[in-house]
Amino acid sequence: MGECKFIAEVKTANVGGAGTDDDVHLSLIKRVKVVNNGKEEWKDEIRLADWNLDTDHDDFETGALNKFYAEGDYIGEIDRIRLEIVPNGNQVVHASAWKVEYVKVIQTYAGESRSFIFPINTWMGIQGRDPSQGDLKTIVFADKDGVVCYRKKVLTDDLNLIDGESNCGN
Ligand SMILES: [Ca+2]
Ligand SMILES: [Ca+2]
Repeated sequence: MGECKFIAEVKTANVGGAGTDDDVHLSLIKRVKVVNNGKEEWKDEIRLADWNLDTDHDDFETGALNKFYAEGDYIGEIDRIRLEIVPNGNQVVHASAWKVEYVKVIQTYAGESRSFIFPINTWMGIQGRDPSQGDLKTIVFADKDGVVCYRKKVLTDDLNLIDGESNCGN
């Protein structure tokens, strides 16, 4: 397995209805400079993909701080994260929306630990799946200053999941 240990600490906000029983996937991202048609630009490179945050406990309850453990290759500076809500089934679930306060990632390599904090402060979920919350982001990208961009998925009246609004570009 990997030579680097990762701990993700996820804080669910302490407000009514903040908890969820849906699944949460976390990806760790490094920003890299690439040359495209002679022009330098920055691009996200996913270094640890779709880490399914799950324990035997009931995770992501209101006000909870949950910790998750993984191993992988050394990343160095973790510039961004990608956080995704993955619904357990396609139906309307009143309490499914999740308000996440922040994600902290601790990377330990060769006996040295570094922490990276990503403030989120956003309601996440599937639009239409939790009628008590009207503005839900399904995927968010965040850096040390907060959410960079988001993508939404929408549960239609005939219970299909389709792509919704996004401000992430392509
Ligand atoms: Ca839960
Ligand atoms: Ca909830």
